[in-house]
Amino acid sequence: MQVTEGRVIVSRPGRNFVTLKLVTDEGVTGVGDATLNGRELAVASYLRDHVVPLLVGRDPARIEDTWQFLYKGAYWRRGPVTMSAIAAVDTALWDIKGKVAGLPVYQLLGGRSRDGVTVYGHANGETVDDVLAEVARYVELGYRAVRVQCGIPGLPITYGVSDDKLFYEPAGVALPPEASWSTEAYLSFIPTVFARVRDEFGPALRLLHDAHHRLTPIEAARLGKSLEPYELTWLEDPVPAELPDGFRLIRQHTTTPLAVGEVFNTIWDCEQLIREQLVDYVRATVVHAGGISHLRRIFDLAALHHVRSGSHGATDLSPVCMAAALHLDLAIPNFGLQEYMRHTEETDRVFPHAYHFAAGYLHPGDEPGLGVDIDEELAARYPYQPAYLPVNRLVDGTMHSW
Ligand code: EZ4
Ligand code: CO
Repeated sequence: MQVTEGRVIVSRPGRNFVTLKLVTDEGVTGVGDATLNGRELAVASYLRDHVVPLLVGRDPARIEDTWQFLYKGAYWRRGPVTMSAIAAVDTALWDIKGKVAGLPVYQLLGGRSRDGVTVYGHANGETVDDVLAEVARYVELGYRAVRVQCGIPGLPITYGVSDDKLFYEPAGVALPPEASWSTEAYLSFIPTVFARVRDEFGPALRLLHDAHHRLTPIEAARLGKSLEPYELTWLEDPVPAELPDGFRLIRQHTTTPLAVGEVFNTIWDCEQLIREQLVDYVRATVVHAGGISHLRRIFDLAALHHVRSGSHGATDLSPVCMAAALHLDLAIPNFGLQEYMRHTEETDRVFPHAYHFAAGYLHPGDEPGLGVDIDEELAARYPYQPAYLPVNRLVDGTMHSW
């Protein structure tokens, strides 16, 4: 079998997505997600101009060799653009392998290690009362875990809080929107939100919170400590992760579990964090961390060091990435939790998929391959439109980390 064509499909069914579809001489096709929020066309060009010409004529069965060829052969290793492009190829090749074998990809990865993939949803609101109502909505839908974000009194716009709810979308059209930030206001307010949520929903519901890389290590340590009575499953992205040493300082002060890694693109971004057990969950995901092959390598390393998976699953990760993530989540021994922000109906129509939600779990389904496709005719009706993630400033105007 040979790869004969690679189509790069850029479409905006509710938000922008970049999808790679590989076609073979035997008619079997495979799909991979290549979406890099706010920088989509860079990956589309990387694939179209530099990668697809190298794939034509290759044997699609050689997944690992193709990964190594694209990673080592580029000379310029790592980086989100390169690794999202490699991820798309890798994902599409696993899809093809599954279809050829007549097996769902999780079977090729060793079979299922659990009955379903526990997911968490996002409850966010301007006020604590709004947040409580949103948490209740997820509980009614059957979710067992909920991420809680709340507007901060005195700050006009807070990242993670929006008008959309079940499929909350952080990217805005045209130029980047600006959000404001005050660590002082945040640190004293957030524990009061969790006190009310715990009080209202009891001890069984798993609660999470995302600090979006906004704190210094000592501030994050204080937050972790003040959230201990509310028994979070994790505190996410407490500090920017370029400096792994920051996590050691946080660890010295708090037993609140830590999660990090949605922006990681290779094992080298988290090798020290994992080896030194500085975090509890790694949030790397299929599309941004080199595909199923490389993410499995990260999670295998994590398994040696008592670290679990907690893959990113926001709306900018397409249903193709979500399907791939679910096959891996179902198979690995050290699965922790999977983020699941529902996609819009437009997105779901463009990407028909076999995965489904029931009683707090997602199931990838049993179709051969990944069980997801792209309806190219429908996708063509939603042209690309530039969109950016917000930038963040302190109240005095200083650019802040986000
Ligand atoms: O900022 O998906 O945990 N989820 C998040 C998301 C990310 C976006 C980035 O594209 O932090 O909202
Ligand atoms: Co996050």
